[in-house]
Amino acid sequence: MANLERLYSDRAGKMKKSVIRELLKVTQDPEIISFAGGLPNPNSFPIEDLEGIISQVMSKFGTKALQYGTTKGLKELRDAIAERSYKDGLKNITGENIIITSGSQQALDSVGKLFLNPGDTAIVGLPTYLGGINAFRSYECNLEGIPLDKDGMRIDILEEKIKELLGKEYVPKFIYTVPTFQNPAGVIMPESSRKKIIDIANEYDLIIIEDDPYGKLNYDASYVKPIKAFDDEGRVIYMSTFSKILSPGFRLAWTIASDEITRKIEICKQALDLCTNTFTQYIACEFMRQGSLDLHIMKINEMYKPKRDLMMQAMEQYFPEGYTCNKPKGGMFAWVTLAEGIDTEIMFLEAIKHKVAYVHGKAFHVDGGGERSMRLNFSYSTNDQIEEGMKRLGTVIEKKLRTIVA
Ligand code: PMP
Ligand code: G9A
Repeated sequence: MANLERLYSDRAGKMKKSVIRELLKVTQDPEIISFAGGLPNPNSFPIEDLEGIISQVMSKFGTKALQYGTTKGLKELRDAIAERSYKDGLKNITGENIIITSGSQQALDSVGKLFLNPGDTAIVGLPTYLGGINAFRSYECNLEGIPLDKDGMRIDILEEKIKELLGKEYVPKFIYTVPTFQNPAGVIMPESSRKKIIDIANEYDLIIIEDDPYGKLNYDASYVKPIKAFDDEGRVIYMSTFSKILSPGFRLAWTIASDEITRKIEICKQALDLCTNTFTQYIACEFMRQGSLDLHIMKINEMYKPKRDLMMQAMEQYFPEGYTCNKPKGGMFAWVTLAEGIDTEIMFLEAIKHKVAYVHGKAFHVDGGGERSMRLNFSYSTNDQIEEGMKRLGTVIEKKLRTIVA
């Protein structure tokens, strides 16, 4: 028998399973109402439109769409994304600054590979996206968390933390942030903080990884430009994805960065998968070219906003007093903190018995915190499931509270 423990790299020992990915298996049970994964609603997928586009792609571009493509991605798609990004406030970029990746998840792994030596520090939010934590952790880095408030990452604490780290051997390399409708906390960082975070990165010579899958899922927030829009020094690596606005199954995302960083990510990607799915790149490109993407985003927002409202109403109705939750103005998640004494990881076993699932708060923390919190997704379930699932969850919390008081 191979002695695998001896053979595995040190890096392999640092890798952790994703709680969200593991939960996806549990929640395959059709009886379970899942508020766990950040999944789009299945009824949102524009199946008929895509059927037409797929057959056009086959007849117009079949031989190219089935072939390997360049590592950076389809030029027409990159140019179309650059044009959209210009409208969003990213003025100094062209398609050459864009690289199409197999999901933003791949880009997160690539930036970990590019910037982190073992022992270097990546700064993240408390809480932050679990997939980011896991990608960076596999490069054997130190992860430092900065608490969030209703305006996202606490910029005052960020600067203090960087100063503290500079005195230690843990060299800070980048700040990872999801500034718009954050996963999991749902909050949005105001423009003033976006400018401050750039000032801090400039002063301490750091990179900012701006991860923005949810910016377009905006129900009632005023538009705030990406952090990248204030970046004059080429330090911000901006990422967005088609996963939440078209299809996660396409595995299509894009990264916007300086020429130099784009070239480096391209080299990472050559080792990872050579190129992103050519077929879905052609489909997404046609979908955008026909003007369908903006219409589709409008439809999604019309579908998700009432789901958000329903979840908030049901929370008020069914959850016992003592919880806090800020109504998210966009995105897919409500972040709930329960009364003192509740551990949502332990309570999860009870929730599954009641056929309802969520992601416990600790999964999103690099400091062991978040034990009283949980993330609830409102995009995936039907309205009836939201109502029923919140009722079940209310019962679970109530039972738990009784055991604490007793
Ligand atoms: N970043 C964040 C903040 C996310 O929420 C997700 C998916 N839930 C991703 C990155 C990865 O998205 P994808 O790989 O599907 O583009
Ligand atoms: O299914 C995944 O892993 C992507 C979704 C991420 C999330 O739930 O935050």
